[in-house]
Amino acid sequence: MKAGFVNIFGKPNAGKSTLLNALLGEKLAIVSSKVQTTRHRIKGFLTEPGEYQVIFSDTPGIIEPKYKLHERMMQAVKSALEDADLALLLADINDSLEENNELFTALKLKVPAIVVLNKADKASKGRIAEAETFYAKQPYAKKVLVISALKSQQIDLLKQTIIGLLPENDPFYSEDDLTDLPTKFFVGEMVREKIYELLGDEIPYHATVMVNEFKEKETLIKIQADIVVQRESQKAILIGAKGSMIKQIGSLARTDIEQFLQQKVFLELHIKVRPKWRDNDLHLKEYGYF
Ligand code: GDP
Ligand code: K
Ligand code: MG
Repeated sequence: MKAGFVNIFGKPNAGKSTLLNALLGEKLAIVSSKVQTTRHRIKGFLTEPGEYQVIFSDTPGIIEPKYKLHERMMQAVKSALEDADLALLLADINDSLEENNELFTALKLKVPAIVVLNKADKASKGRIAEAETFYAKQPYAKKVLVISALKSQQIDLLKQTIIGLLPENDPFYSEDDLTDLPTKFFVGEMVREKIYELLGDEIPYHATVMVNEFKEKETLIKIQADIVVQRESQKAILIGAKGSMIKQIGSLARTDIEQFLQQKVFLELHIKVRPKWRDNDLHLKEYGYF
């Protein structure tokens, strides 16, 4: 059968996480309109027994590191560069062609790449034609496809193109698995997504989520998680007036978690202040940024 590793690269907000979810038909990666939402390399498996297994990796957007958390994020990108069979170079179709071209060239890929032009639902016909012509000329582009990850347009064609370019291999993971990361990780991510959704500019970048307890009881799953921030003032904002903010985060996250786990969930959130956790090796390790 066809099996291999396919890694998704692109600038922040190109739609990498949205694309991973569209390819898998499952919401695995969190999405937001803010840059640097994705901090880890997230793998998702698409398997058709006996036919193919595609191991997709979503990666953080490529940025210049400003603190240690950023360095960890770029290590995740680097490791994804090294083990791919195929790369998806994702570009927002309305973004600067030159800038994206510079980035894709700088990756110095040793594997074939499909240039995937995303957000076609928001582009004019003229722009689509211009971008297609531009990327078709680039030496790293084996193929150029135009899609909308958000509207799931041309996702099947992209899938077929990917499978066609994969090597013959035995499957790497069990047919039933969707990912290699623990359920706890995704639960924490769903809480983090709500922080990106509900809170203004700064707080999401100072926050992380750690799931401490995940217990399957008879009729529900009990989950306790800490939201970690850097300052008392941030804790106060997260709590909100009479606890309204933390309540809203909890209730939105619980809905998503229940959908993901297909089970009833009791979610308890606490807020902790850990000054400068983003630059502290021990904290980074504790919170899952290796
Ligand atoms: P990432 O940073 O590359 O992982 O990008 P995300 O997947 O988090 O998406 C960034 C933003 O772009 C979110 O607001 C998405 O809803 C939006 N987005 C992603 N794909 C599309 C698309 O095909 N069309 C439109 N209009 N928006 C999209
Ligand atoms: K984003
Ligand atoms: Mg992302």
